[in-house]
Amino acid sequence: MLYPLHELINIPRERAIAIGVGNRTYSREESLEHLEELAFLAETAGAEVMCKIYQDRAKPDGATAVGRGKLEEIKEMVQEDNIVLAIFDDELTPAQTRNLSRELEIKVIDRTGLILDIFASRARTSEARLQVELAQLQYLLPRLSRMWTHLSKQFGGIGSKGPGETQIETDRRLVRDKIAFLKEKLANVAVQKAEQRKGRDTMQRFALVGYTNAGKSTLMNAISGAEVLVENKLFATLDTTVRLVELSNGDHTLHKNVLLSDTVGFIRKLPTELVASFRGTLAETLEADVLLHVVDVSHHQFRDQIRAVSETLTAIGAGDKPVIMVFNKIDMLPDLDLLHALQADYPQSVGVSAQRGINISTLQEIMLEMGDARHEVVHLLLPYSAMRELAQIYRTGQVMERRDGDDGIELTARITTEEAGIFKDWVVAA
Ligand SMILES: Nc1nc2c(ncn2[C@@H]2O[C@H](COP(=O)(O)OP(=O)(O)OP(=O)(O)O)[C@@H](O)[C@H]2O)c(=O)[nH]1
Ligand SMILES: [Mg+2]
Repeated sequence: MLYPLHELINIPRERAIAIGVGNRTYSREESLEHLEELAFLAETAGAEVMCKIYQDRAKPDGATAVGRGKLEEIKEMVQEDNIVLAIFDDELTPAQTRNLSRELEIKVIDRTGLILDIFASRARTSEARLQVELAQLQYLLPRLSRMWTHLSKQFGGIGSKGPGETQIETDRRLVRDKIAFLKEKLANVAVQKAEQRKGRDTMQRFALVGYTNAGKSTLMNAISGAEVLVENKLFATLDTTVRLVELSNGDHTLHKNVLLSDTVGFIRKLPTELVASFRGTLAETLEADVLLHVVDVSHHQFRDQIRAVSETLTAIGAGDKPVIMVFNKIDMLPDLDLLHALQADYPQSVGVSAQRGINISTLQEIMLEMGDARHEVVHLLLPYSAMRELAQIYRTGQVMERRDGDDGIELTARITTEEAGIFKDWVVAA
């Protein structure tokens, strides 16, 4: 159900039209950029975008998103270019989708539907598949109707890889049950993964986050020497990879092992409930000590992308974490003026080229500093009655030395500044 047909059999790419409708939230220029991005997404999904159409409107038409005249124009293009798929940049209501698909006599999907389709074709692990299926069902639930049945028999491909139509028609209840079932299954996976993570609690964790295609996986490879899939495609990564990385400073006098995770990228206009389906994948991000927010500074809308990422981080509950801004792809900049301006705006930042390996050591130094700012090495004398606290230190800190004496346990440990505050009564001189 989740396999992209065009990857299994060699079907010709679906000919598509990308359509943007203006609204008051974005300027015309921004909307055109979003339409470009939509076309890129469609190409990623395996479509061939024949044309892009944009209509400036105060608000989308309630019945068909675009106006009557525009619809006629689109209809002509569809016939002329043998287009089989219309993709709208903004979310369509179920009624709009139905009306449009009836009028144009082709499949009609929106940005969210398209992204879900890409997710479906790229999910590799069983957890990612479960998450995508959950997201698809949640997206489909309010849209349950016979809207696509007249088409699904004629067309396969993009937008038709959702859960089977017959099942949906027969009973909404079935879908709700399936959603509950998937949630439970995912919760079990989450418990298992949390168990696995327990053993690594002593190590500091960094998580790469950023807009899709910013270069997170490339940076992961540059820092860790791992071989993570890098592609000039949106959503190349859908799972989370965690690597042990040895950080060192410039003169190699300081070394530290930390964990670095690479995960799914963010994109604007992605409903947060869909992001929430990826909670399992994002667990590493949610539990990281420090985030590396990777930005493609060669992209002319990178400020918009920064905003979209920050908003998503807040939405998933990771808005308060310390962040290092990593301005990537500086090899593409004509000069460094922009970078200097950015560094003034973001004190905790660095410009790098993950691909060419520029400034990776500077980034490592910042990671070292940033990590240490939140941890400190303390000497403690714990009374034998404080066994619970001792267990906590073993669980969350790093015990470097231990001596069990007559009046208690002497420890040298690396713990968080917060914990150092809690245990301050037991701190002794080294
Ligand atoms: N010029 C240039 N290209 C880069 C650099 N870093 C990454 N890229 C390219 O940017 C594209 C995306 O890189 P990825 O590392 O896959 O990006 P990502 O953020 O992991 O993307 P998703 O997993 O799809 O969200 C690839 O074509 C990379 O080769 C860089 O420093 N300079
Ligand atoms: Mg990636």
